[in-house]
This record gives sequence, C-alpha cells and structure tokens, in this order.
Amino acid sequence: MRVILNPRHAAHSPPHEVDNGTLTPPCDVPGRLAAIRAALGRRSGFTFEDAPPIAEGAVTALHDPAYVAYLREASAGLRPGQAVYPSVFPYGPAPRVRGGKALRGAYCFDTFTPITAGTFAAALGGAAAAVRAADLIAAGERAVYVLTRPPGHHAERDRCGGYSYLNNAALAADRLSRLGKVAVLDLDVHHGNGTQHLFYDRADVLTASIHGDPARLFPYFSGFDDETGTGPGLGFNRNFPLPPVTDRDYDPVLAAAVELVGRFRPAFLVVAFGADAHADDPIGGFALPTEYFGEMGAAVRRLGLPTAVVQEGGYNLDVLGGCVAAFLESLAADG
Ligand code: OKP
Ligand code: ZN
Repeated sequence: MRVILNPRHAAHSPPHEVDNGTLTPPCDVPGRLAAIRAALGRRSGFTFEDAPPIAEGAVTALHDPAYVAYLREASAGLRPGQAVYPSVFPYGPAPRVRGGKALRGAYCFDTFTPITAGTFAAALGGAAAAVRAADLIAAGERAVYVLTRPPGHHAERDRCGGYSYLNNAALAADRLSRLGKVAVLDLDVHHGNGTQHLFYDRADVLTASIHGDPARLFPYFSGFDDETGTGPGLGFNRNFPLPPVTDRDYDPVLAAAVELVGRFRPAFLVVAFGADAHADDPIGGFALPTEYFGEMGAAVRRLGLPTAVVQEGGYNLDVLGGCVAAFLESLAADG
C-alpha cells in the first residue's frame, strides 16, 4: 500500500494545550507520526512517499479563504516557541470581528488548538497528502494511506479546533466527489464535527461517524444521533454515539455503519481513521484491543470500494502503530 506522508508535520509541535485553566502536555506530538512510520516500516507491503506541495487554492474550495489566510498570517507572525490561543469566543446577536483577539476566538472553537509558527505549513502539508491520496484513488489505486498530523476531522469551514486546522479527510472527499458519490466513514473515537459540518447540506457525500457520546466526550456540542443533515443533505449524515465500549458492543455498530455506507453505493470511500478508541489511549475512554482494528479493516475491505484512509487521532505511542498496521493490513488483504 502506498503511504503518503506529510513532509511538514513536525513544523507543528505546540508546547502545550490549555484545559480547565491549566497548561497540559500536548497530545498531538510529532512522535505520533514517527511511531506509525516505524510500525509500518517493520512490516512488508508499505511504500512511503512525501506528498508534493499544493497551492493554497486547493483548500479554499472547501475552507473559507479568509480563515485560511488567517492561519497563514497568524503562523507567519510568530517566532519558534510562541503559541497563540483564543481567550474570548463570539457572543451576542451580532458578533463583530475587528481585531486580533476577536480573530483568535472567531476562527477557533476551543483552547486545545494553538497556532504556532509552523502550524500553517504543517496543516497545508497534511492537506497536500490528502489531495495526493485522492488523486491516486481517482487514478485507480485500491487503497492509499495518508500518514499525517495534526488531525483534520474537527476543522470546520472557518474554524479550527480539536487539534485540527484543515480537514484533510474532507478535502480528499470533496476532490473525489467531482468523479462520483463519496462516503466518509469516521472511526476516530471523537465525533468528526468538521466533516459533518462541511457536507451537512450535500447529498453527494455521505458522512457517518462512530464515536464517544458527546454528552461526555469531546467535541461535546455535536455528534448526537438526531443530526442527520439539512436541505438536500437530509439523511446523508449519520452519527453513532456510543458509551465507552469494548469490541463486543462496538462490533454491531460498525456493521450498521458499514452497511449504511454500502447502501449509499458510493464510488469512493474516505476513512477518517483514529486509533484513540484503543483501551490504552489516554483520552478516548473506549476499550478496544489492538487486534480489533484488524476487524475494522476487514469490515471496510468487504465494501470493495477504492479507499483513502486518512490518519486522525490516537495518542498512546506504544499502541498507535500496531493499531494502524492491523487496520491497513486487513484492509489490503486479498479476498
Ligand atoms: C482530536 B482527534 C485533553 C483534552 C483534549 C481534545 C481532543 C481532540 C481530539 N487535554 N480534548 O479527534 O483525535
Ligand atoms: Zn480523536
């Protein structure tokens, strides 16, 4: 399987996150990508290539050009080691954005997602990898893996959050949607609110996400099962919120989500893949064993669709690579 790497991921390495008024160590560290790269390198069947660069115009079809310019300019204004966080978020009937502090809150929905000097370069490198994977799938590859960080599935049209700045999976899906219907299956333990948001009114891209119940897990405000789309997109978004479960209770839900994808009859599939539903993940709370990620890969393989897999979360460096390898090896298996 071809693995498309984000060559700029390490440029983004935030010093910390802010949680409940406290500086906490970052979860999305460069070592995540290194761990996955090493695990895949120990197995046969994976080839690695850097994504060729893309122009900013490749992401402004989906993301607000002013938001993308904000990310670029905010990054450019910082020295190494500096980080910019929002402190005040939009409020009132007619929030107005006139200065830097308002921009920070207008374009970001949490305090976990700082902008640093290298953030824009890293985010654009991830988008480039996703675009490259989409183009390879469009050209006839059966399965391609995008190895990138920071994640992307929480990024909305004009807002970063949840460690995500540009929505890599959505960019791949949108690119493929020019050629046929696309399904996005989000297996990260957190709801893919950004992807849902970007396609909420579209019938040509089905979005389905299995995740921890947002009543208790990030991103809290969305991912409930009554969010099903709007306008022409009504019925083309489906959420499967779950309590913290083991593989036994996850499995029937995975089967239902996969069946939903199959019934949609897409030409292409994009998997937003996270390993953070693993039992040993520090923030997910679920209880899946490493081997079960192989079952997930097998379920996706049985759909028989050309598939781009985009890396999202997964924060235990000791198990992350094994989960990714199990998923991809089953996905690529014969028969
Ligand atoms: C991004 B992805 C712990 C709280 C952090 C944010 C989670 C973002 C997950 N300090 N909560 O979906 O893996
Ligand atoms: Zn996650």
